[in-house]
Amino acid sequence: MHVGIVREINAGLQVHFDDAVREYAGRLLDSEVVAQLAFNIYIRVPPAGGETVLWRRRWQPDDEPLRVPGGYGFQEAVAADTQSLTLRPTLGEGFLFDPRHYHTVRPASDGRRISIGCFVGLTDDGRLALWS
Ligand SMILES: O=C(O)CCC(=O)C(=O)O
Ligand SMILES: [Fe+2]
Repeated sequence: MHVGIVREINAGLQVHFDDAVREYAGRLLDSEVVAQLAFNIYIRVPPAGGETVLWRRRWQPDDEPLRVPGGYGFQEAVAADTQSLTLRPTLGEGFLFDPRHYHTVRPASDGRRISIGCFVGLTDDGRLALWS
């Protein structure tokens, strides 16, 4: 699988989760993916904005009515009243988190927000699998 993606996320993202096991039907790898992480290193950061927000909540079936029509994410109300972490990346910093938890990126007020990232999966035979 391809590993490593450069992303410029200046306008922010919808609140979403990433779960390769849920998003790809069938077996993704020869072994089961039992844990997933997202890893991003920030190689250009805006002077203001661009925070990553991570909520202590994973998708539940009752969340479906809060999907953004035609979008890939959810209305922020999906994570209301849930503990959250807001990280404002600094240049060269890396952030490793469980992307099955709801997360978003706030818009940068000006400037560019560029990261290099990949997803890391732990398989049930004890290996790390990387993809983007
Ligand atoms: O750029 C970030 O901080 C997070 C982007 C994102 O949604 C992800 O890596 O899954
Ligand atoms: Fe994500």
